[in-house]
Amino acid sequence: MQVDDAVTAHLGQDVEVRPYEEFLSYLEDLVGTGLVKKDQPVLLGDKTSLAVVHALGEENVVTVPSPVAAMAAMKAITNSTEIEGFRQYHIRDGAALARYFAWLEEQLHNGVVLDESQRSDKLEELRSELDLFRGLSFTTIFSTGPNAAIIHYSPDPQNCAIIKKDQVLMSQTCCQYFDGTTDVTGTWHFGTPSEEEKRALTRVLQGHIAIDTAVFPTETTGYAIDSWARRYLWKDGLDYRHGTGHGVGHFLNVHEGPQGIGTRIAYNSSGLKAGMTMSNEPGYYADGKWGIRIESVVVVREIETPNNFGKFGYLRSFERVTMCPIQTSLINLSPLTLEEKKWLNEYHAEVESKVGPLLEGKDACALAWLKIKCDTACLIPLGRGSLARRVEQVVFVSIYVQECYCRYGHLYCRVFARQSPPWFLIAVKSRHQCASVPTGHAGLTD
Ligand SMILES: [Mn+2]
Repeated sequence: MQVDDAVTAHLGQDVEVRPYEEFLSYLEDLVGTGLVKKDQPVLLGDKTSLAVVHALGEENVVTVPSPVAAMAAMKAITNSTEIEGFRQYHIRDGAALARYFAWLEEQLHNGVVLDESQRSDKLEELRSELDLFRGLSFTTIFSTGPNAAIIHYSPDPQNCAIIKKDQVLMSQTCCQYFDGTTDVTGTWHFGTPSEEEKRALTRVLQGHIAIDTAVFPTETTGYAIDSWARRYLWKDGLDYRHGTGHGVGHFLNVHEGPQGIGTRIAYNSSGLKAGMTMSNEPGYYADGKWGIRIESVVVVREIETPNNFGKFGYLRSFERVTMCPIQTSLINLSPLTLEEKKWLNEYHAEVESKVGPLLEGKDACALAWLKIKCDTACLIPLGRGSLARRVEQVVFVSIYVQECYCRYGHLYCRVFARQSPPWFLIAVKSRHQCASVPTGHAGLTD
């Protein structure tokens, strides 16, 4: 029950709480007792259920657009200070996420037994150290294996699943800072994911990128662009049973409209405007097996376009502010276009450049974890004359070792290798011991 004793005491004698099932018959009684009549009508919002109108009698109601909704629409447009807050707290939150998942992955590789609820306590502890932290915006949800297939799953601390590194893990974590509200869902796998899991996550990622990179005229609704997030899943005969995005408040509710992306008809009556903040969270849930979601917070912003048909003014939806790596081992590269790979690499480069400095000198383990997670895994041009790729084994005569870090018995290096031109930037995983490869010029063979 959401109205607990404290709320009941606060409401006092003036508010009576009645069972939900009695709602319609109670309205009919109001008419019967003469409290509601034609010259003493009930004021209803324009989205009120027709059942309510019928219970009260059409002649006894007046329907008007809700003034509360009009104010909510104005509140939904954040100002430049709030938008900067969204950027800054997501960077701090990203550092806590990196510290947490680095710790978690280490625990799992060391065979430590953890259940779904133990994991979230540690994350709250790390976040509570951050500037301006004010608490969770809802209880952190970790769901593993079949539990991740339950969209509104909530682990019971007394009886919840043990995490296995060979299962999909979904983390939904939201908290409040004085400068904003987070809502981030990540999908992780610390072992070897199946082809089916990778295919689904890749389709979800494509939908996520499609929303992230969408360009549309101002006042386009989230209802109109919802299918952009689903079309890749549809190609594989898949879908998800929830909206693609909801409004996110600024140090307010984590679900805060009126804007949103989805097939709810309400989302077709609220056009997207610059300054609105919302989530982008397509997913896929394999009933009884596992679930996947990639969620970030985005800000609607203006963009210049070569033309301005009908003088609508075009917007680029969206600026992504969430700073959390996407697990590349869960991505199947072959369906991705060059543009999608580029998006992934640029996003990871941004996460590393913004979150990394907060970990330097503070948490070497988390920093190494972040660098690995943000390593380019895709064979795509990074810039002039360079390629990025991950290789299991390399043999190079001359390379410049930029930096090295050791995880799980493997050495990871970022090196610049001078082969026949041009230069290549390569993330190398080798069997060398960390200490044996100093930075600088080296002959690294494996
Ligand atoms: Mn959400």
